[in-house]
Amino acid sequence: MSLYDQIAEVLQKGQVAEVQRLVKEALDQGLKSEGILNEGLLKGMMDIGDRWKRNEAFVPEVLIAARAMNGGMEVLEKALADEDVKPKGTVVMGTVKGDLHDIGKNLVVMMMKGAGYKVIDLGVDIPAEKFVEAAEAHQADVVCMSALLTTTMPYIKTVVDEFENKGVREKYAIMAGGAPVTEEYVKEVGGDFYTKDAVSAADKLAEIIN
Ligand code: B1M
Repeated sequence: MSLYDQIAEVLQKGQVAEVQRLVKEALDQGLKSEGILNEGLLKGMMDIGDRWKRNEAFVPEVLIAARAMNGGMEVLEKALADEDVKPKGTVVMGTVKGDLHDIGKNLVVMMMKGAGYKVIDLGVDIPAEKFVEAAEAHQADVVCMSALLTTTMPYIKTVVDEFENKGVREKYAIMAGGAPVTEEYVKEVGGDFYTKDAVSAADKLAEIIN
């Protein structure tokens, strides 16, 4: 079994320490971070997601797999951070209020950090006021939001409106993404940018901040 397959397998069993050990081993063997992420960690996460959809796995199993995913990403993040150092700009990032999904957000954060940006990660379930406070406190260039549920997607508008209400909307570029989010939707609710995945989100920063 390849190292990628082993990572995907132990991730689904929720074995954090073993996932981290295998990710380290893969890095030591010279495997690329991108391959470890896509073929190993994400592959395992998608497999358990599919099993959940088919009622072959249950929420606690998805949760422990998610914890193992984040553990593996910590190791990868360190490796990516070592590759680049000078901050190119500041980003405030969070998953919107009511939404606890953080794997995609963490991936976006990791790619942005890896691309050389300072990222203030607010976490999950973040109310609109917190986005504004953090953007102001850290003099951010870009405010980023993640939403994974069709029920929390409308909160992107709440956050944009909060920036308007506080009179600071023009100071920041606002970008949003997440599985149910579309470019049309982000534009419709007054945001500036949509990107579909972590790599394109990090790439987009180079266009926004210059
Ligand atoms: Co949730 N969940 N979940 N869940 N969960 C989904 C999203 C769902 C599609 C599953 C399903 O039904 N098939 C479904 C949403 C349906 C919908 O709204 N249309 C769903 C549901 C319904 C729920 C609950 C309501 C279930 C319940 O309790 N009845 C509940 C809600 C809890 C809450 O948030 N309030 C819930 C709970 C959970 C867990 C806690 C068990 C767990 C989350 C653990 C965690 O995140 N720490 C979980 C998980 C793991 C999933 C699935 C299986 C995987 C999500 C994921 O991590 N994907 C998911 C089904 C699936 O996607 N197969 C599902 C991998 C990740 C890398 O992708 O997050 O899309 P993603 O991020 C991508 C892009 O979207 C993009 O880049 C990322 C990387 O490429 N992106 C951005 C994300 N943010 C971006 C921001 C950007 C740009 C790009 O710019 C700023």
